[in-house]
Amino acid sequence: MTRALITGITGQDGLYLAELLHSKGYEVFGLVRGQNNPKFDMVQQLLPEVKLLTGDLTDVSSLTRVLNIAQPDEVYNLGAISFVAYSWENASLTTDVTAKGVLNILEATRLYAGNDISKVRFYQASSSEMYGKVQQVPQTEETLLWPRSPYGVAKVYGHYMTINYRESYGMHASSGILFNHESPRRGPEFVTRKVSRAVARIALGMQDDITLGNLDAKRDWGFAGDYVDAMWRMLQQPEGDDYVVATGETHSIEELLQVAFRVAGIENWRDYVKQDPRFMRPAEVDLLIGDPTKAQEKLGWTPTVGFEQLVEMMVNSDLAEQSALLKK
Ligand code: NDP
Ligand code: GDR
Repeated sequence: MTRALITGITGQDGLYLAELLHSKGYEVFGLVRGQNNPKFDMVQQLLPEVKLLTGDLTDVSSLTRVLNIAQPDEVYNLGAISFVAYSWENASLTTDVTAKGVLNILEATRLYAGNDISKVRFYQASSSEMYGKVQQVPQTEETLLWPRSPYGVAKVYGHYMTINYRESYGMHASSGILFNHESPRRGPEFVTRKVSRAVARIALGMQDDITLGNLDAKRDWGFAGDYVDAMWRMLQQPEGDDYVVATGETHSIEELLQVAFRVAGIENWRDYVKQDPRFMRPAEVDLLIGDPTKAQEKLGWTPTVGFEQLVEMMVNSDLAEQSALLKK
């Protein structure tokens, strides 16, 4: 039985990845941080077969302990402070977790492997935020990185450190440069879920409007369930490498609003949308569009869910969730 350790198992991607690996017959271990983390029970209920271990990416000794217990063949490092807006206000903490945390888990993994570095394969959750002020459209594995937030800078550090462990120690280490991916499990702080939830509540008469920041930014949005499959495929290759995972399509926040309101039967969406500088960022990433050719050719990966289908899935899920709340 192949054994996998997932950091960030309580997050959106961690849950989908744990489900995928379990369906493939893996024994799955997950790292959960903090004392009495309320998400511990949530994961346990959803995935009772997953073994949860406590530890923190900022604490190398906890990572060493967890690796020794889990004895993984594959390590997926998904843990991070992942909300870009938050990273300006908590830049040092973001650096400790999202940047230095990668070094901690890489080093703990190297020491766990001992004299046989081929014993373990490593995945790092890199991000399209590393492209920031984009230097090329669409973005590929070769595009110059120009991060625009403390989060983006931290991810660049983790990305190059992963490459460095591959080149220095021969570790099978891969970095997935994943563009935005969403789902009904997306945290409500991110724009797609903020919109899908608010649209559902507006349609049900539970809320009057939604307040957002920049409506012009463009993102290449895919479905999280598709993207965790790409992570797994990377670790099944003979060598570690870097891959862009994206749909190759980009849409603005305005388009997101238009489609989301339409799913809920509302055409005059502008009447329900307000803007507030509070949600604007000190530096914006204006246009992200990925070129997933390498992932398609080498991993045989293609996205299965398009933009409109994704928004529909999220709005319908929130309509069901909010209707259930109304009935309580
Ligand atoms: P989430 O924010 O949903 O999940 C982040 C996870 O990291 C949570 O499980 C969180 O735990 C955990 N975590 C936070 N701090 C620590 C810490 N100090 N030690 C251990 N674990 C910690 O992110 P996603 O699932 O959306 O993303 C997964 C990864 O992929 C992240 O690294 C993200 O930066 C990256 N990424 C995401 C993209 C996306 O569009 N979703 C695109 C590109 C990259 P807790 O629940 O306790 O807070
Ligand atoms: P992003 O996702 O920063 O791309 O990072 P987010 O959904 O937070 O923002 C996307 C775009 O929407 C604009 N926006 C708003 N965003 C939020 N959250 N709230 C608002 O009210 C709002 N109004 C407009 C933002 O300015 C931005 O342009 C996500 C995270 O998952 C990262 O961890 C990951 O690395 C990247 O995607 C790829």
